[in-house]
Amino acid sequence: MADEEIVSHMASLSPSSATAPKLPIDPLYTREPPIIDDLITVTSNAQEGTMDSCLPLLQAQDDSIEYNIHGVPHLRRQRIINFLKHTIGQLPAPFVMADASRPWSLYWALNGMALLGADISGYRDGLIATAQHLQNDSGGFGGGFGQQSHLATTYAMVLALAIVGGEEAYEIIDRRAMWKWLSSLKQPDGGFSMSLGGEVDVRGAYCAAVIISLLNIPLGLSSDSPARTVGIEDLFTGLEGYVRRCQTYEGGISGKPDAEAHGAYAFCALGCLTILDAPHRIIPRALDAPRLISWLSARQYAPEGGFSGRTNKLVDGCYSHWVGACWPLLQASLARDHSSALETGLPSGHSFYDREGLIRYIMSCGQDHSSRGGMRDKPGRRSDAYHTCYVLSGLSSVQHIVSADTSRDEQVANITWTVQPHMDDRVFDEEDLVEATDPVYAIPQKSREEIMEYFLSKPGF
Ligand code: FPP
Ligand code: K
Repeated sequence: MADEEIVSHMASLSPSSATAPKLPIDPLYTREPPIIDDLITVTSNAQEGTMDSCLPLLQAQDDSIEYNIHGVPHLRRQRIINFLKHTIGQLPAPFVMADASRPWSLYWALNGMALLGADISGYRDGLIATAQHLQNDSGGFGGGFGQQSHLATTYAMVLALAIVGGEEAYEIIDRRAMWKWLSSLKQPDGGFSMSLGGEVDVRGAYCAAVIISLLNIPLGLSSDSPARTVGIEDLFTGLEGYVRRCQTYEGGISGKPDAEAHGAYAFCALGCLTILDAPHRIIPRALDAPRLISWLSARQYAPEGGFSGRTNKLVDGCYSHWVGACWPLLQASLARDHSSALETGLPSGHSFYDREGLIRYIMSCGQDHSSRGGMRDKPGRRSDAYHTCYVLSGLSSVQHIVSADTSRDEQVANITWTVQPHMDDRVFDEEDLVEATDPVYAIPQKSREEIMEYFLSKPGF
């Protein structure tokens, strides 16, 4: 058979699909980029392989997938909820490796379910009991029973408790011990170590700022804090300077000063800074914002539409959150005065990144379309709780417009973020809209407001 005959034969075999897109898809998302460097390397091969695995999904060619009129697959909501339920049920033996990350599993699953609008109240009692066992008398939460407290697992546990919500969940947290422990992690360079004697990095800066502000922890350092040796008196002193030193020559943010810029650390840096002060003041003061914007812009790829974490690496669904959540914070930093971030001089509805591309990546490539359900890094990878949480979190931020009301910004925890569904020019259907996530705390907005309101009424211990 001649080539043309094979093609027409194959075309006659393919079933006429009822879900074929009705509107043409912009070739930006369906074709190879117009310019491809002809130098072949391990990196260029990996990039080509990723593009090849994404293209059929982006072209809306898979007849087993239900697409909307824009050629975007629907969100398989119930299947994702079921997947997440499994991840916090009885797990098979190999998961013993995850024993030091129990709070993370709980946060990922509960946050994902909450963003999908599932009823999670049935998990409250179990979560509280687990939290009680993971909390150490010396402050903070370990990753597993009997394990040392760690800032990352403490962050995840506090967020999980905030998501289930309610006084009983909040009151499990020993805030006085937490204050003592955080004081002991505060370093003379302004940063925080992840655990006693552990590494100091920008995750620590962000996790500590989240915990302190959500729980309204008094800022004065305990007398035995290592930071007191250089005259630092409170938990937040020197933190802005620490974050500033993490910006690299590329314009992105590294885990610690003089390392490689990565999107997850850019989020930690911006999240930490916007807790310390209003974005329009602190971001331009602490960072070279134009160079950060330039580096972040380079994280979105075409035709994939998703974000990579660093230069010359591949798109990954989880960066829909780590990189995606940087955008509203940066956009808020452009506010000209103390009034509103909407007054940025930009046309209303302007976005710094391509929302359509990210939605296409998330729905087409970030979903596991098999009966397994859940969200994933990229086509060919298995879904897991981590990716499900962060892909959904990214989906929420791309589906909403966030603006900061910086008019009441005299103190920490006094910035209000307004989050509204972004319904113009959208390529997702209303039934696929997820709950609003908080741009800084990465939990549903309502949960963040409730826990802050609770602890703001409790100054001191
Ligand atoms: C590289 O992984 C990843 C990193 C260098 C940073 C990862 C950090 C986080 C995801 C979150 C930190 C934040 C908190 C709040 C704890 P890789 O080489 O597998 O991926 P890549 O190729 O995409 O860079
Ligand atoms: K990765």
